[in-house]
Amino acid sequence: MNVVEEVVETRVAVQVTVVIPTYREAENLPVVVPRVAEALEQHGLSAEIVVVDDDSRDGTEEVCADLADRWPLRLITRRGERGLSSAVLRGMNEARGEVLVVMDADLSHPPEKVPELIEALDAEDADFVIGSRYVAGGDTDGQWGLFRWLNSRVATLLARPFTTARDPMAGFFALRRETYRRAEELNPVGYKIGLELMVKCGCRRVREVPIFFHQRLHGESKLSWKEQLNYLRHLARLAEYRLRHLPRLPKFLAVGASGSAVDLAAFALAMLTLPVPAARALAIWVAMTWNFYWNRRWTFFESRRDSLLRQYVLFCLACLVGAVVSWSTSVGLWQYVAFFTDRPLLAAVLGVVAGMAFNFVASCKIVFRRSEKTA
Ligand SMILES: Nc1nc2c(ncn2[C@@H]2O[C@H](COP(=O)(O)OP(=O)(O)O)[C@@H](O)[C@H]2O)c(=O)[nH]1
Ligand SMILES: [Mg+2]
Repeated sequence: MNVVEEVVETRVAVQVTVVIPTYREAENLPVVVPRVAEALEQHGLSAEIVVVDDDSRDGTEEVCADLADRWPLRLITRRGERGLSSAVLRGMNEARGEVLVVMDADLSHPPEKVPELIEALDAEDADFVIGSRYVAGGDTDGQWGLFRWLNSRVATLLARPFTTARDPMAGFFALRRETYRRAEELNPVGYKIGLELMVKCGCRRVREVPIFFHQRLHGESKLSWKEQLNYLRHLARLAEYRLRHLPRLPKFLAVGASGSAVDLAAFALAMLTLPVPAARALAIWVAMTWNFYWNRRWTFFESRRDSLLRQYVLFCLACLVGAVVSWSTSVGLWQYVAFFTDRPLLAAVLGVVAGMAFNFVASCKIVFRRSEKTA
């Protein structure tokens, strides 16, 4: 994008962008677009509607061309690419609005609720607002079969570890563009882009506006069995993401604890064939290598692309110095501080803590410090 285009784009910035992903929704677009645009107009909100279509070839392009004469509509046609979540992200990337709203084209989501979602963002100081079926005042069309209802409920329950929202699976939501920019490692694997965004944008203040979820107006659902399986894959990836992004200290301590178990197990095994001093040395080395592996892979995962050999050597050195710190702290306390003379165990505990603290700081600042090129 050159400078002139950038200036033009800033000038035409609007308050709201409504992203509507579509696949074969030519019949619904002439209903949903005017209703959304009018609802926003009535609330004095300047807006654009971005339809992201995956080359439906059902007349969507012609319908959108007609609608664009009357309403602030832009059509993005993706060719050779399919997928609801990636379509939503594409629309959000090209949005000019300060607030982003995502909704389905099939009139399941009441267009008249869009302004309410936007207002809830500010009024309740929220960073994510859901048009929700499952809060008081919300409901779904009675014609929902038992199977679909159950399916939705189970899927919602499975999302519980990631959000307390009652309807986290909703495809009707609003967030600020600024919040969207915080997103890390978006991975539009499944259908649940709202859940993905809540987790990856670190949204803590999630609010829900009740909606009545209607049966789709025209056409058929594109939700397939494959998408249900994708959802499970999606949850597994979110779990991995969450686990990876825990604070470093508890991860480091957990690795250390597992290392102690490995140390003892290796020692017990080694003693079957080796004399005690050699078995002890071998077990310590095995545990140290174990700790190195998990710290590199998990605790300090951002540094996993740096030189393995360099990190390994530095880690072993840090452990060695850590052991000396631990030893001198405990022996020093025991020998020179009267309080510890009768409490050698307590002195040892403090030594272990000092050694671990040293290891942790050395790991952060030296061993796994990210080199300039990967930072
Ligand atoms: N761009 C794009 N939109 C899609 C795709 N699959 C579904 N959609 C749209 O996403 C919205 C929700 O899909 P829908 O089939 O109604 O799912 P359901 O409500 O869960 O049955 C609708 O506006 C669809 O047209 C896709 O692969 N690409
Ligand atoms: Mg639908």
